[in-house]
Amino acid sequence: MQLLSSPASPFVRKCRVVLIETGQDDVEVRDVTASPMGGDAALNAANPSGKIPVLLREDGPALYDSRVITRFLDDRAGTRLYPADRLWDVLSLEANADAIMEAAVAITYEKRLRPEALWWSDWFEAQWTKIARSLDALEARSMPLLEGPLNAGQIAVGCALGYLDLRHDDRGWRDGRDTLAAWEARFAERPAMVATRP
Ligand SMILES: N[C@@H](CCC(=O)N[C@@H](CS)C(=O)NCC(=O)O)C(=O)O
Repeated sequence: MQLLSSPASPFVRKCRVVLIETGQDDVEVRDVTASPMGGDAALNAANPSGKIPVLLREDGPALYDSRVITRFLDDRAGTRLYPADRLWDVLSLEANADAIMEAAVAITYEKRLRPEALWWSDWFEAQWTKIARSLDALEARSMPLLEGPLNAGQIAVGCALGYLDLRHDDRGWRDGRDTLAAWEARFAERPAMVATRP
């Protein structure tokens, strides 16, 4: 199997961390170009949205998006990153993290692809408001699930926060969120997080 990838993508990183955490070393990670303005033909052929990650399988159709792939990989390994007794909580935590990634990636693309003279600061701030609200929700409500046994939601949150450090460090996401910041510092030291740090 091949995972269509790009080193800085937080969505891809979720899948790579799951691969390591579940001990699956038989998946080749293959870098491709993905962009809202058009990416690799091979990527577009595998995923009509043109987005990474995509998991190419020999024995079935390509899988996308990251939530589908992480769940597939967990099922394949027989691990419990989506434990049945906390399934809806874990999925909601992952959705919360993915929402942070979506808004953060959207800001990155706008700044990279749109001419600076056309930047719309209100739109950037609206995206950041989504991120800030999501971070506050994590700090207020999600710490018990973040502190418990490893689950897919934790991995997604770790990757979302790592992406904020990579691309939006100037926003200071840790300010006023000491508990989440302390959790991130510990989680970032997991070997799978260190091995996939962009
Ligand atoms: N919901 C998707 C989002 C994936 C996504 O947005 N990936 C970005 C890279 S970080 C991408 O491929 N962008 C290219 C595009 O928007 O066309 C998932 O969870 O896999």
